[in-house]
Amino acid sequence: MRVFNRGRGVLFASFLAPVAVYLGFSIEGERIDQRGGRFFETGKNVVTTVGRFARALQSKDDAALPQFFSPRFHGSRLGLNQQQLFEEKDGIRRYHLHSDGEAPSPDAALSEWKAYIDSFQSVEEMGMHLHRLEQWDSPDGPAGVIRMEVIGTPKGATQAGIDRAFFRMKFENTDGRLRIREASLVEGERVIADQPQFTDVAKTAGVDFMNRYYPLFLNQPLKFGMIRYGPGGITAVDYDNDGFYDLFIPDGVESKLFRNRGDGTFEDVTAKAGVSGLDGVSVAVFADYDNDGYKDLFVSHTFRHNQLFHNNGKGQFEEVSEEAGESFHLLEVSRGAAFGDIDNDGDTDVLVSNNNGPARLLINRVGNRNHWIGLRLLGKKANRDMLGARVEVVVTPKRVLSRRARTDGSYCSSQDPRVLVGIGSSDRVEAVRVRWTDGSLEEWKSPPINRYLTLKEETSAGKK
Ligand SMILES: [Ca+2]
Ligand SMILES: [Ca+2]
Ligand SMILES: [Ca+2]
Repeated sequence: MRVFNRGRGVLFASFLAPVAVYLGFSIEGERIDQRGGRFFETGKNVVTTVGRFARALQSKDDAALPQFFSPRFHGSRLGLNQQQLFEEKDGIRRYHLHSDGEAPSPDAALSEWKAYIDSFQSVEEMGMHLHRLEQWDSPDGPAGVIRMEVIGTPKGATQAGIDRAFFRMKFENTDGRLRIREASLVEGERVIADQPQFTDVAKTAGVDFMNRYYPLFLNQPLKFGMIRYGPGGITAVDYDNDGFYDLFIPDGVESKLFRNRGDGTFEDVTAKAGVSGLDGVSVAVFADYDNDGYKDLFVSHTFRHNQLFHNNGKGQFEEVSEEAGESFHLLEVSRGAAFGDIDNDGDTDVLVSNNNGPARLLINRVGNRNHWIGLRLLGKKANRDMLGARVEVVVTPKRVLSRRARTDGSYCSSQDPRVLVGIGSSDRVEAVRVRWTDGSLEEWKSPPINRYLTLKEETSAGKK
C-alpha cells in the first residue's frame, strides 16, 4: 500500500530549470564560467583581506594595520566606540553602535579601530566576513557589506559579550592587493550580560555530540570554496508520547536519537529505536502520517533517497520507504520538509524541497483511515496563532496525547500551524485541554472528531 502519492500538477518547476537549459549552450556556458570565476576570485580576495584585517586588529599589529587603508580613504565614523543602550531585559543589555556621521581621515579611521580593540580586556574571537558582494566587476575595485563578529570581554565587564556589526566598504585594488577606500556603518549592536544566561550541560545530560560531515562529500574536490554539506538542524520531538521532548540530531556520518529520561538526562536510543546508520541526513521531521497517535519519522537526505519510518508505539521505528511511494526511490538532494494537511482530509501531507530540482508535494493516502482531531488555536492577543501553546487530547484518562502548536521543525520550512492529532481506532475524545502561552488552561469536553475545530482563547465552558 503506497503511503504517499505525488500531488496532481504539483511538481513545481524550479526557477533553476531555465538556467540549466541556458547552460547547455557551451559558449554561453564558458562565458558564464569565466564570469563566475572572476566573481569568485574577487569575493575570495575581499574575504582574505577582511580576514587578515580582523587578525591584525585582534593581535594589535600596529605595523600591519595602516596598510589596510588607502591613503585616499574617506568614510564616516563607524560608531565602534559610541554604543548606546537601547534595551535591558532579563539581565541582558543591548547597545546600538552609533555613528555621528563625521568623516575621519585615514589616521582617525585607524584610531577608531585601535580604540575599539583597546576597550577590551580580552578578545576571544574576532572575525570579519563578506556578507554581500555588491560590486565586483568594476575597475574601481570591489564593494560590499562586511559583517564583523567579536566575542570579547570589555574592560570593566564581568564576562564576554558579543558585538555584531555590518559595514559597507569599498576597496581599492592596487596590484591585486585590496585596501579599504570607504567605510560606513550599516548597523551594529553589542549584547552583553553580567551573569551567564546558559550553562553548558550537554555532557552531563548525555547529548555532547559533535556533528560530522558526510565523508564522501568531504573528500570531493570543489572548484569553488563552497560551504560543504551540513545537516539542517536538530529536531526536538516527543516521539514516545511520555510528555518529554526527545532529540534527533541529523548527521553526516550517523544521526542520533536521544530519549529524554525526564530527569534532565538523555539516553542514546539510536540503535534500540532501529534508526542506526542514517548518514548524510539533511533534516528529520516527525509527524504521525497514519494517525495511530505515534509520530513517525521522515528523513530527507542529501546523497540518497529519502526515507520514511513507522513508529510502532513501543519505542521502535521500522522503515517503510519501499511502500511509501515513488518519491522515496528518487535520488535528489533534499533539504527541508514541511508537513501539513494540504487537502484538509485529516492526514498530514509533506512538501519536500530539493536543491537544483523541483519541490515534491506528497499527498497522504492512508492517514485518514484512522480517526483524528484537528485543532486550530486562536489567541485573543498578540500571539494569534498561539505558537508554543500546549494541547492535550484526552482520548481516555489513561491515554492523553500531548502536542504543541508549532510551525518550526525543519530547515527553511514552516509547518501547518494546526495541531493534527491521530487517535487510531478510538471513536471519541473525552476532552481537549489547551495550555495557552500565558499559562492559563481551558478545556473543551467531548469535542467532535474527524474534523477541524477552531478553539478560540477564552471561549470554552471550562476556563480555569
Ligand atoms: Ca519523550
Ligand atoms: Ca504513526
Ligand atoms: Ca491530507
